[in-house]
Amino acid sequence: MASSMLSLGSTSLLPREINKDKLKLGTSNSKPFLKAKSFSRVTMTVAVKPSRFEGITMAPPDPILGVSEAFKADNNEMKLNLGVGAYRTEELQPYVLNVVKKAENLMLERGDNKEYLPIEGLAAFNKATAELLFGAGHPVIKEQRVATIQGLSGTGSLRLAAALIERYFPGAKVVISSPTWGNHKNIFNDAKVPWSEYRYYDPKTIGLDFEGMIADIKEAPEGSFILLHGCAHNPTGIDPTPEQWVKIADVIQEKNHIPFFDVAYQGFASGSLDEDAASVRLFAERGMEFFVAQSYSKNLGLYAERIGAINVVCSSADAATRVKSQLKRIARPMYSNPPVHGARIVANVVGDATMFSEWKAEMEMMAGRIKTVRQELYDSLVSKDKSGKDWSFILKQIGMFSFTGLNKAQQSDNMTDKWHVYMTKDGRISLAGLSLAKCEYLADAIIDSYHNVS
Ligand code: PLA
Repeated sequence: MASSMLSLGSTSLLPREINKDKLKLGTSNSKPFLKAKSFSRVTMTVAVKPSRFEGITMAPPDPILGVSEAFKADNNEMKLNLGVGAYRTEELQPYVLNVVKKAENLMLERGDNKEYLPIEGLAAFNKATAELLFGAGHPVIKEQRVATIQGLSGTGSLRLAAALIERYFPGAKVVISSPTWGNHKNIFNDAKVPWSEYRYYDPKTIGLDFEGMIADIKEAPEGSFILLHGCAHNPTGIDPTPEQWVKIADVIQEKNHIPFFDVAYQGFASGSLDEDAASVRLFAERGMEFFVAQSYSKNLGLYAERIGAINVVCSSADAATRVKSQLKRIARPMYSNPPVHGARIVANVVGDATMFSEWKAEMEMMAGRIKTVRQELYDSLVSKDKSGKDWSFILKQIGMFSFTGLNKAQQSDNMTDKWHVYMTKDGRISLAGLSLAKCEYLADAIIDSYHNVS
């Protein structure tokens, strides 16, 4: 028994710490060990068995979703979760849209079945999602030039497109804004698609570095994919103006690049679905070929349903058919076919005039609450901060987030450690997780972290 322990214990696979302990135990002549022979045989074998996973190191917590985990573990009653972009009510509770409940009731009444969807997803959803994006009756839809397949929300849809790029545009680079949503780089890394960055945010003006952006897009190798946030840029909350979008389209066309839109907040930026799709439609009107990933996590509050789509606008119906067939081919071995529940909700809501207008009203309400909170936070900062600092950038930013400029790790640590305000390390706060009642408290936390921590 002891000798078998020794031989096991001497394998190089065992970590040193465990190794030492087990050797001690295994060679011990102490009575309890010897007495419990059969028992110890079992436990010892389990305890010293070298793991095949020794080479796997601990992964760091996710910079965004890890913040929610840390928040849950905090017992302080003043705690605020401004990390993940998830809409909360004024009472800071999660919100299920009334129109979603209505659509779900309808589905129950109808007794919809749970059969597999086709690989490309629910046909009624794919139709609704493309129409929402481009506008029903848009030439790209009428001419059947869009390859649309249902994806696992925004993330899964981006991942499908990344796989298509890797397969059919070997070596092509995706050029992404600096900064961008934290997961973009992971998605392209995992799909083995090389990426680089274009300038976007100017910390001096806390605004858009438009010249830098244009210069970097120009500089990118011809035929690169240019990743653009359709509206409500995450994390900065700074979008190009309509005139700037025209110039962006010009330079992309000039350089023969392929635009790749990530539309995760349609309707959430302005409160209007059409207004928030203006950037995408501008590119469609120019007859360009491009990608659009869509998400219904935020605008319909379907976070956990994982419902979204990837659209590839092509110059011919024939190309769209071929692209769609390849997207399906990528999806099949990855997850086979997508979930039906969220797809049915979107299709029902968009396909029914009454529910569609109820959705728009609820979206306006959500976008409106975020705007009110944004104003209240600004007012609190201005009235409390006597330093003369200009906080007006907060009002200029749009969407769910505010980029506070608290970008030093010690500052966000102070927000969390001292004030129990959970946020991402880049200085982003989600205003969707803030209530009017907590604005003053948050202003105190920001002013303290801004002026007293460097
Ligand atoms: N694209 C952008 C720009 C996003 O901000 C997000 C979500 C997604 C895609 C993907 O969302 P989905 O897969 O749920 O559709 N960003 C969140 C959540 C709201 C997250 O990080 O996953 C955020 O807090 O940044």
